[in-house]
Amino acid sequence: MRKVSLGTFTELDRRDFLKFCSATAAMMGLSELYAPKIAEAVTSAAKRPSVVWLHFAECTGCTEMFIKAKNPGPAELILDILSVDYHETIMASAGEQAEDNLKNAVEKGGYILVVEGAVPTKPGYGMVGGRQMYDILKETASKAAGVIAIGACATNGGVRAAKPNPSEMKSVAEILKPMNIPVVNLPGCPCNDKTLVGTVVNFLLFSKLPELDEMGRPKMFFSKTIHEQCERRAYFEAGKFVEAFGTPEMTKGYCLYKMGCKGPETKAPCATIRYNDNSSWCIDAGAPCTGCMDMAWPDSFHPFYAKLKNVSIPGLGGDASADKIGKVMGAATVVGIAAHAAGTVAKGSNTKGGDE
Ligand code: FSX
Ligand code: SF4
Repeated sequence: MRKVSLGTFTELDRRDFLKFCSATAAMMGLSELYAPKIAEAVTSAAKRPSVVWLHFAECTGCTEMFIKAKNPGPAELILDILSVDYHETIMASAGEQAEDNLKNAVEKGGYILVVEGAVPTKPGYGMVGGRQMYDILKETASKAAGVIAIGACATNGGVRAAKPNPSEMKSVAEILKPMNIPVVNLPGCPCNDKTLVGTVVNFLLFSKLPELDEMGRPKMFFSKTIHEQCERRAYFEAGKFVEAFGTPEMTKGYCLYKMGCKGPETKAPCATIRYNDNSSWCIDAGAPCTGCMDMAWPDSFHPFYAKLKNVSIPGLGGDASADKIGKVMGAATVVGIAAHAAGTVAKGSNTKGGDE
């Protein structure tokens, strides 16, 4: 098999690399014609962009996501596409040597700063090497070419900032706002590796960070709700719901709205970009969306298994409760379900039997 050399250290199978370029173009809302340009931007970058990756208050799930990425995998991402100059989880150095690495990177400046984790602002909470996390963030961000906050914790405080928030956690954007430093927010618990790769590719391709919405999220990923793109949507419209976990309706892939799904009110691309090399995502695995990509999560959506109220149904006008929908839509939706199920199979969904 012909190989594509992306740099000095690793080689990526050519077919997989071209698949990555096409998929990245599609994910970014660009035409197929951009695939060769993406290939060129990634392979011919005269200098790999330097990345400094900071950890604050979090569980390291976002790093887990990053190091389990495929096509390109961590070896290509870390060794060929990016120059990851500081990352506490994966770098070999520790202690003073690690502190020196960060100091050297900051002195050079011009790097992409990726931040994972919320920032404790109560003095004495959240320190690294004797320094407050918020001081490390301010100093490191002041020399960066761009700042990307990844995961719910970094983008809005996440679980760490849930009430009563004893350590007074804040998001990266809140800490940097007084310094007028813009932040790209890639929410999710954890963040999806494809939104990070897409943001970096945008930087390589157009020499700028992507267009953002009012909450700092790239519009190319966060303009539609989960519900608008969900593979179970036809069941929602037909009024076919899972009423309890472990029931036959679960295996049939019925809608999870009554199990507390927050998909109707959460803008996120999970249904299309999925997780773990496209193998699955929460709703495909039978779990209602908890809304972890919402910018006020988790307080906005607890309790996780409580049904959302007054979900508005496009086409039915005004507020319609999901309980009424089955009656309104009637048997005509069966056709829609059959068509949607066919589409789902074509996309490779793997957990649902559907109505047969
Ligand atoms: Fe937070 Fe990242 Fe949730 Fe964990 O580290 S977004 S707790 S999965 O992974 O920051
Ligand atoms: Fe999908 Fe949830 Fe919407 Fe049902 S309520 S269609 S499971 S997003």
